[in-house]
Amino acid sequence: MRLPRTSLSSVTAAARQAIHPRLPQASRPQAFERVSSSAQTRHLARGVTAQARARPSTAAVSSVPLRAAAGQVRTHTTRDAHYLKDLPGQSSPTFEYKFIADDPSTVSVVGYPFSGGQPRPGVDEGPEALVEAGLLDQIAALGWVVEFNKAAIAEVRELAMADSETDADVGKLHRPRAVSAVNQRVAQDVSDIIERGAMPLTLGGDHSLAMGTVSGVKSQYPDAAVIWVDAHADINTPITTDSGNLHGCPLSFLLGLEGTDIPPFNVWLEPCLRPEDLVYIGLRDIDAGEKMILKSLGIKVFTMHDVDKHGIGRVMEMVLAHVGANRPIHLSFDVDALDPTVAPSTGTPVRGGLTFREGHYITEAIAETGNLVAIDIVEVNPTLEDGASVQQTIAVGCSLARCALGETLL
Ligand SMILES: [Mn+2]
Repeated sequence: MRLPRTSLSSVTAAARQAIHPRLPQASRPQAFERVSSSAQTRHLARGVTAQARARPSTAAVSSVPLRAAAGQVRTHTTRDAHYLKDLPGQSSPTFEYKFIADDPSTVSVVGYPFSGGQPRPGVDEGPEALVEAGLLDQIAALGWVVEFNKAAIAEVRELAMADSETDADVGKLHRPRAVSAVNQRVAQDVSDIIERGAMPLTLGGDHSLAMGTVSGVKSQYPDAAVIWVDAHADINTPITTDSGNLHGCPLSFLLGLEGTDIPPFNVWLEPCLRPEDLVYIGLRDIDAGEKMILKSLGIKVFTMHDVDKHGIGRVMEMVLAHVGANRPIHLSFDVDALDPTVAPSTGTPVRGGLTFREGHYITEAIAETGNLVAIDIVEVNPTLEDGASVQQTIAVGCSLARCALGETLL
């Protein structure tokens, strides 16, 4: 097991210490850059929250209205809007999120408008589709301040295009330069967001984005656990992959498995994940090489067989017991974990998946722990199906994110 060779960010030991859960929460917020309260008020008055990070190329503030003034929070619901439209939004999240700075508690949305980790176009339109469906307002109504850097979406899209002419296969791997470049950027963004105490919510795009998000999380929380909800194991190596699609490979790179120490990835991507850090839920389409890897590394896997056998409540008890208390959790949720009748508009659907409630229960149970530090919602492809199926899949993506951020049934 190799340790990370370098950190992604220049976070100081003191800042890292300051966001560690074992310290009293009151000592943490001072470590984060925050917009001043007057600046905050000013931004809120415009219906916009500031991007606190001073990253020159991405400093633009979103023009999307993120949080309405008190009493004017728009409520989005699939139920009867008449009953709810006059209810104010919450002033703080439902649960205590122990690793996130409060006052205000902030979700920072990262877009990954990228489809090059797999062959079907359209999944790069996922982030904008989720945002256009009202996701930012929905999260704000749960008591979070929401940041969305719209300019960064365009920048990531440009990064993805930059190598498209010359991005020849490396071995069996397709589009390696684009996947690497985009994920290097996402890793830095996620690391920066966590460093200043906010919750990154990364919207895919295909699941190759986990190379970036897990790297970013691990650079800030080396002991973080990753809960991977998926129909597939996504742990093929450049040697074991048949398809060469990198959305099926992110975990092998993060674990540093044989064959992954190759350019351009090894320029920035450090093996940062230990087999015991990873827990899977929902698997049902696992390649032969992946089965061998999962068994030989002793990785904790709850397949659909286990969900059928024990029920999702017992499975989540076992998942969270494996993770352990007071440990940062990164949730990486591929919507193809859900049954295709629940989330039809996704690139690699597999029948026999999680029900609507099982999927949401996973996110609710993780939210209740208070240990969540990062969320990925991936593989929503708004171009594959008829309009109703697309809308259904986008709506499920939004509601999974909301439940992870504290929405409850009652
Ligand atoms: Mn996946």
